[in-house]
Amino acid sequence: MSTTVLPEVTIEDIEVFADDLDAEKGAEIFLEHGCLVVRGLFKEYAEAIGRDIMATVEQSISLLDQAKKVAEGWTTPNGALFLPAPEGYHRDKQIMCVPINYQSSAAFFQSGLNPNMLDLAEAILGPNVELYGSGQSLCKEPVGGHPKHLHQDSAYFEHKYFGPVAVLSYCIDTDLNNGCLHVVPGSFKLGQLEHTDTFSHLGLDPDEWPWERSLPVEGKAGDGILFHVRCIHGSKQNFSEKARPIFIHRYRRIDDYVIVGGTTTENRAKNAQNPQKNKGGQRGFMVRGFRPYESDE
Ligand SMILES: O=C(O)CCC(=O)C(=O)O
Repeated sequence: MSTTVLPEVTIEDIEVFADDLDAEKGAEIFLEHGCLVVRGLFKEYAEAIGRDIMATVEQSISLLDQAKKVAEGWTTPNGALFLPAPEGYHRDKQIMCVPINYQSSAAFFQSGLNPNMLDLAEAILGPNVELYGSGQSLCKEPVGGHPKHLHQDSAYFEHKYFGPVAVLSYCIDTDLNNGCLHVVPGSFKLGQLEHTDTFSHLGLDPDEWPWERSLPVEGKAGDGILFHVRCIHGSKQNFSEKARPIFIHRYRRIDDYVIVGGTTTENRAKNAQNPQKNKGGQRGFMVRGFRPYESDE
């Protein structure tokens, strides 16, 4: 059990502003706390991305009659992931993962190339930076939409080296009532923690990691929250009357790669028996610098 006492950190300690951004200062905060809030980072894209996310949500809901049961819940043919809806909801399933990506939304892809964000990624990771994955989006439906229990993303994709820097952004103003992100500053220094199976997949033991140990980050549409792959984070239910969409980009060093991935304790333990030994085909689009030739051998 981790009884480590982490430093008391306030929002002001981890907050900077996009219209007056000093990337080196932002990187310093990130490297100290494993997280950083950048007010207004994706302000100009939030509305368009929100529209594309909600169109994808509607499309996913219309495909629910073709949903297939999987270990994590149910998936529709377009790749959405659904979880059981809270009691009393007008449908028995609610969406969690929205299958929007750089291939389907121009606004989403363009936001991933935002110069302020790339300056931060470079200041944190060094001169050569690639995108990890094709972008991610989660939507909490109204009236109880799923919590995402506190977890480290490295439970899902543990990396060989420093790991990815994620940036999560709100598409609408988001507070404690509609499911803002919570982070645990300093937790990225605790190493890889043991996770269990929860309603929202891999999560930390709530007795050891209650929400009170985390810092809620309320914010406006377009605020960006950067966090390290081992920074503990999560978000509570959406108790409002309106959907709460968010989008995530991830950046990493060009030599980094996933060594063990998983979504349940069972499939992760199985994958851990045979960890990935080299970068292999895991090359993302370059967003800063240059990738020299490297063999996969
Ligand atoms: O939807 C959220 O607020 C949390 C998302 C998250 O924690 C994750 O994707 O790792």
